[in-house]
Amino acid sequence: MPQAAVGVSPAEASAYVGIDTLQEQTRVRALRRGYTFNLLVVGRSGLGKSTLINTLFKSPVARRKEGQEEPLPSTTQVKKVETTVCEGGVKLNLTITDTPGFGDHINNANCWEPIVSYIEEQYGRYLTEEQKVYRLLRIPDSRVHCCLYFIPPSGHSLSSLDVEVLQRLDKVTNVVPVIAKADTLTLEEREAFKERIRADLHDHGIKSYPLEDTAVHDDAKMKVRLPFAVVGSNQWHEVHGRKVLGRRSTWGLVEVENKAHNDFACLRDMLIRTHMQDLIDSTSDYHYENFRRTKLSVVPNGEDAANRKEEAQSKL
Ligand SMILES: Nc1nc2c(ncn2[C@@H]2O[C@H](COP(=O)(O)OP(=O)(O)OP(=O)(O)O)[C@@H](O)[C@H]2O)c(=O)[nH]1
Ligand SMILES: [Mg+2]
Repeated sequence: MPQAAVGVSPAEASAYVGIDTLQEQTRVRALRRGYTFNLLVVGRSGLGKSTLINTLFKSPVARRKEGQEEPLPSTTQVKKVETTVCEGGVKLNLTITDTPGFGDHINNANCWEPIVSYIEEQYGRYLTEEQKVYRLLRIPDSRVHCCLYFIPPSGHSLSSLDVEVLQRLDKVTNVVPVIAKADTLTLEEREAFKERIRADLHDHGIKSYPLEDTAVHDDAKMKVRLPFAVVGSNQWHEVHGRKVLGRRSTWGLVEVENKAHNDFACLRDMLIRTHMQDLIDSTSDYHYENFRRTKLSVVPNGEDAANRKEEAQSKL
């Protein structure tokens, strides 16, 4: 027998159905199932993509053992780093996929192709599994929920290569542009650069995440800091007896986690605390659905199923 909500009159209590317990039921189901979140990092060579992944894994997302580390080699192939994080009984399967940087060649045409193929391959796997007669109750989800796109800290504007890659990526996944190596720009330069990038994204019709019309809580406060200007580091430093990740130079220390120094913590908050569920849902409901519809509407001999349906209907 469901329990009537506290503070309701006897008349209301007799009419109480218990729909409000759905929230608790959903919570229990989510606890049991856990969450899967897949992040992809993309951008030109040497912008700190691999370093930022390490930073995320060292920061409270998934703290690993401390220690000074060797410099990272340049990434030459797609590499996945997986971990399971448990907090307050909630299990998160987190996968971050690192990709080799591009833009080093004289001809960078089609440099986005391997990345778009990788994203579509994950949709394809999911679709194949979904279409099986005897399918898994819970299909393993390797679909990319969010793509972090690293913008060089040029301080000018988006380059034509960045525009071209972003225009391809926003069609297939949620893209969050970030300004790399933010410690190389002054605070004024950062703000001006952010404004310029926001205008460039708008002018080129690039739909970066979160979209203009999404209203996930705390959006307004977060949106003024977009695109996030981030700093990554492998090195621990001691500040007033605390160990912090940061980058030390002769004039001082840039703390990775300090929101006054850069937006790394804001980015992490958005990815984990405020927008993770929305990123997962929009991948499934929008990007995957687009892929699925395109795949299924083309029959093997190249004829479009939608046209055939229209033809059939017109004959009726
Ligand atoms: N100033 C500064 N340097 C950084 C930052 N993050 C990384 N670096 C340095 O930039 C260099 C390249 O870093 P990686 O993380 O290997 O860059 P990447 O984007 O993975 O490079 P590829 O794998 O070649 O595409 C290293 O020397 C890092 O120490 C940052 O936030 N600020
Ligand atoms: Mg790398």
